[in-house]
Amino acid sequence: MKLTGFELRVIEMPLVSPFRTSFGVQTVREALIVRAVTDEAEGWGEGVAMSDPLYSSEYVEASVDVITRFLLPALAQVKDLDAGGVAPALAKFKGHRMSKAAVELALLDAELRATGVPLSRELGAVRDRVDCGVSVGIMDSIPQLLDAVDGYLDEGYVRIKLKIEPGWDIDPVRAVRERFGDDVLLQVDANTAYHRGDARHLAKLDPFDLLLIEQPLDEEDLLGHAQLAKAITTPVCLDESIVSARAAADAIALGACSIVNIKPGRVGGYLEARRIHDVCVANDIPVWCGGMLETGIGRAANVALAALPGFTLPGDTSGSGRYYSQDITEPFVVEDGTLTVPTGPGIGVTPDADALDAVTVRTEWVTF
Ligand code: OSB
Ligand code: MG
Repeated sequence: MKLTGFELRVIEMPLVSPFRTSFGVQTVREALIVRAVTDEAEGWGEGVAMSDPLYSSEYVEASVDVITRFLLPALAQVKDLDAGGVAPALAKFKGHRMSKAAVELALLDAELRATGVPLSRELGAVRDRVDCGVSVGIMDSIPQLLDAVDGYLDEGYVRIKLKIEPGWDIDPVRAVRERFGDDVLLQVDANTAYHRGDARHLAKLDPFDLLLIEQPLDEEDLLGHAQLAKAITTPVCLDESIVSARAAADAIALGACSIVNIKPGRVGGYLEARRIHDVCVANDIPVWCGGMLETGIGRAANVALAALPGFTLPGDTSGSGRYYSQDITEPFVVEDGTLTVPTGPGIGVTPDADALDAVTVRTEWVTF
């Protein structure tokens, strides 16, 4: 396979409703779409960096910059480059994992399409449908939250995740438990909004039988998470802290988490994401697939990953309609609380050219 070049598009997709987390409110998803063009097939990737460096240090404009200035020029020097060679060739550049992941996925998709292999099969999937959870943002009031949760349960979502922050934690959890009962699979995500001294406060979540609390403390505070895990009964799950298979192994060894959220973008790609899955399975640590408000491109790949055997908890793999009134691929629709794993070659979906053009705000082309 011979690479012709890469197209980078910055897109802007309006969200169906504002999404508020402890780090900010989003009304539009700005994202990066990468197209790898080769003599045999085209492949698609999605960068999950957000507009501002609030979830992690990465952001969309930095992603475009580092990909065009450093990552693609380095890859252009590699003889017989394949997807497996992307991470080693880019290892000398520190960080920028979301950017690396987007490029790797585009090339991996092109390769798999050229050989007719679905991404799910390539990764080792064992299921053809995956259970879907939904991430529910911080709201202005408890009645508004209960309405939102009610709507998602009606749509069939099998797990609810509430975003929390100081001032929006115990009461919303109690209200959801009182209204919808103890059988609803319920978990919370703090996106690093708490501190080590908040252990006694977070222990007030213990009676609500939550599946997990996701990333209560700072990304770099593994020791704090290990101490918190001893002070509360709710299982601690890490998201932001898990930037690599090594970070996952370290966090597990330290007792900083008993569950891991795997996001391929955050860890530098689907191949590293699979290694994290393997590390967790070897340690009896359940994993689930996180989300970054992906379009159908990233969603297709996430659903393929979530079909691996260690993904025993429902993921933030919601239907397209939870985010966008119009996706850029065929929409993912939740049926019986599940999404179907695409079966076509590569990621198994292709963006609609007009839909993609309609949301594109900037395009760059890099010739190989
Ligand atoms: O922390 O899991 C997170 C969205 C953007 C950034 C970080 C997170 C999230 C979500 C939504 O919780 C996940 C999704 O539905 O895509
Ligand atoms: Mg999270």
